[in-house]
Amino acid sequence: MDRFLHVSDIGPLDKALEEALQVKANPLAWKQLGADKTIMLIFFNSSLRTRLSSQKAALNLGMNPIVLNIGQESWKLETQMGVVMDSDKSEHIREAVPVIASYCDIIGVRSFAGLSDREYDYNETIINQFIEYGGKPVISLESATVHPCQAFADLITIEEHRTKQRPKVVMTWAPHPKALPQAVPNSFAEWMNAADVDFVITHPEGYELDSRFVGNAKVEYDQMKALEGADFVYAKNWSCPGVTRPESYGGILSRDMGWTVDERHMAVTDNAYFLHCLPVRRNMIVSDAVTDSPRRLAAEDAANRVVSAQVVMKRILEGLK
Ligand code: SN0
Repeated sequence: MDRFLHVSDIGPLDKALEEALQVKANPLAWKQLGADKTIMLIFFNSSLRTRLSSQKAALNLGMNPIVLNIGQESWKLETQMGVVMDSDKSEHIREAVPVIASYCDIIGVRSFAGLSDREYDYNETIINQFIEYGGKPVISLESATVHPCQAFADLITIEEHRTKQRPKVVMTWAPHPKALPQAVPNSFAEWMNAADVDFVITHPEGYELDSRFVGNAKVEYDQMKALEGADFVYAKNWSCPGVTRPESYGGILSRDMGWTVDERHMAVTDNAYFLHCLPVRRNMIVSDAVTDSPRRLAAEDAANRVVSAQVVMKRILEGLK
C-alpha cells in the first residue's frame, strides 16, 4: 500500500476489520515492524485526535513519529504553481516536500479544504503534491475531500456495536456556526457504501454531496423520516459541496436548529447509538441530553482512531519490507 485516501486503498473490508480487531487486542505485537522507521506527520490545520492517535499508532509499531505544524513551526508554504511568491508564504511545497520525504519513510498529511475553489479542493491539490514530489507512501490525515482514518475507525466502532446483520446507518447533517469541509461526510459515505449496512444520508436541500461519495446511498430530505428505525446515527456538519449549487461552494446554506440531533430525533430510531467524529459543538450538532446519554459512542470511536491508523501504517510498513 503506497497511499491511503480511499476505501479502495485498504482492499476487502472484512479482512481490514479482522486485522483491526487483532491490532486492537494486541497493539504491541508488531513492535519490531517499524523499528528504525520514521513517519512525518505534517499538519496544515489544527488537530487533537488525529495528531495524538497517529503518534500513538506509530509508537505501537516501534516507529519514530515526527510532527510538524506548517506555518506555526515552519515557513508558511505556497501550494499553488505559477504564482509570484511575494506574499507571507516563504517556501514552495515543490521544494519542501522532497526535503520532508528525504527524512522519513512514510508521510501523513492534514490539509483541509480551503472552501473557496472547488476544483483546487476536489483535485486534492496539496496532498497530491506530497504523493508526486515525495516518492514515499502518503496517508491522508484529513485532506481536502477525504478523512479515511476517521471513516475506518467509524466502521470498526459500528462493527463492534452492531446487533443486526445489516444495521441501518443514518448520516445526518446538523447546523454549525462555521463553514466546515466535506471530507468527513464524504469518507463516511464512501466507507458505508462499501460496508454491509443499510445507508441513508439526510440533509437540507443544497447540501448534496459529490456523487462519487454518495454512491448507492438513499438520500432523504426529511430528517425524521430518514431516522426512523436507525441503529446508528452519525451527525456531522458540512458546508455546501457545490454539487447542485456551484455558486455556493463552501458556504452556509442553513442554520436551521431543528436539525440539531435531540431526544425527539433519537425517539424515532431503534434505540440507536449516536456517533460523532469530534470535535462536537454541543447544542448545535447534538443536544446535551443525547451527547451525555449511554448510547453515545464518541469516546469509543475516538479510541478506535489508534486502531485504524495502526492498521494503515502496519500495511504500509509490510509493503516497505
Ligand atoms: C473539522 C471538519 O472537517 O469538520 C475536523 C473534523 C475531524 N472540524 C472542524 O474544523 C471543527 C471546527 C470548529 O470550530 O468546530
